[in-house]
Amino acid sequence: MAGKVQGLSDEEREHLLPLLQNAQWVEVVGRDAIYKEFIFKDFNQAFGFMSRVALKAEKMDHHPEWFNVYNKVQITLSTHDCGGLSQRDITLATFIDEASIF
Ligand code: HBI
Repeated sequence: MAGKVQGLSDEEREHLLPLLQNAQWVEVVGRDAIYKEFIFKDFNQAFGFMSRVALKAEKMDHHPEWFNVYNKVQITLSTHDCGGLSQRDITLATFIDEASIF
């Protein structure tokens, strides 16, 4: 059975969330989650990005909530197992930003 996932502590939030906000992640109103929209040159780039993220998500066993239409990808991150943000979301958000660079 998977171990219990700890949510972010107040100290972690104070330190980590501003770094993500500087990278255009925003906190979701009414939910302990972060959100970012990505716009790519075309669908091919968007899907290539999603493919890279999907492989990482599977490797982490931590998955994004996302929506794609053509060259736009909207991503929300939160950890279902703890009902809010965890270090896993920070790690995946960081990877997502790196994977979005072409
Ligand atoms: N993805 N975002 C997110 N949050 C989770 O808690 C989660 C997940 N992917 C798989 C997963 N948990 C498994 O550990 C099972 O709990 C489903």
